[in-house]
Amino acid sequence: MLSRILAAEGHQVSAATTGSAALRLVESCEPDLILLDVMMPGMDGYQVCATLKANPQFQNIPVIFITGLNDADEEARGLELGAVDYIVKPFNEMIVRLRVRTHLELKRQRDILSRLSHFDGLTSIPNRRAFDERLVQEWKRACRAHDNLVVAMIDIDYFKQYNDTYGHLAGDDCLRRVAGALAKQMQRGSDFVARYGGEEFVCLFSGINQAGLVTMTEQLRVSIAVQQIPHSTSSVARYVTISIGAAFCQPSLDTSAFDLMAHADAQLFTAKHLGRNRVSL
Ligand code: GH3
Ligand code: MG
Ligand code: MG
Ligand code: MG
Repeated sequence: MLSRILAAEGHQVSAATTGSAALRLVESCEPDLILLDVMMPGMDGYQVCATLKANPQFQNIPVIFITGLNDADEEARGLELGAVDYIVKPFNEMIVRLRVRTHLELKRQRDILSRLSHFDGLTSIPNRRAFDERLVQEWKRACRAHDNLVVAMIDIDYFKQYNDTYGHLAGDDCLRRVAGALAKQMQRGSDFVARYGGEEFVCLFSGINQAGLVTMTEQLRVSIAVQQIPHSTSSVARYVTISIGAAFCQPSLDTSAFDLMAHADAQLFTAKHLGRNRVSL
């Protein structure tokens, strides 16, 4: 009945008849909103909700309980678990439609805010905030998986001169081109690239060995050089180049993400010092 009501509103609806089937469905279709019963055979609705809220990938999907349990303690339990709403059966069709509409609109607005706060307005790639969050997540994951992590700090060479020569609008264009070229190189699902600030970019890799890192960072450097963006006042080349500093680490309790960043930054300083347009690791 709910499927019919919501489909008539223009929503795309997928239904599951057990808690575990619902969790599989969420994995495959990543819905904007979940309507969840409480009393179900096997896993109950509270367990389904708790499972979703414990998973960073799904914890922001709003859950509305829709149940025959008409009791303030039950409702409190559902809300305590992180549900946004609790509707008692038999429900009023109009109220369900309107509450669904409200929560979908809130979800839409939250997605916009999340996008605005995690992407850089100039280059459209992830920003520093997004990188910092990703680094914390990846750090935890790598600790559990005994995986290594690599950070590469990238800085455009003589970019102040670029602005002075061609103007800030051309400088902005150059930043967009560099960001686009770096993002194109970073297509593996586990790779991440962000604008760290100004004319600095940062890449995060995992599951890569020393030889792979040498290849990867060299590809990044070359991907900018081959653009041949004219830079007549650069002291390294007649076109725009980047310097890269990279650092490896095996995350554990006695290392920190801060040390990894500091190490990459020191390598970037070395790359600059050794003449720019190069990788140091
Ligand atoms: P180095 O080779 O040592 O890195 O020299 P550099 O000139 O690149 O270094 P510096 O840090 O002195 O200059 C960075 C310049 O980047 C200065 C700043 O005006 C410019 N910049 C930072 N953000 C933006 C931006 O959003 N747009 C433009 N057009 N320029 C920016
Ligand atoms: Mg800089
Ligand atoms: Mg620079
Ligand atoms: Mg600087």
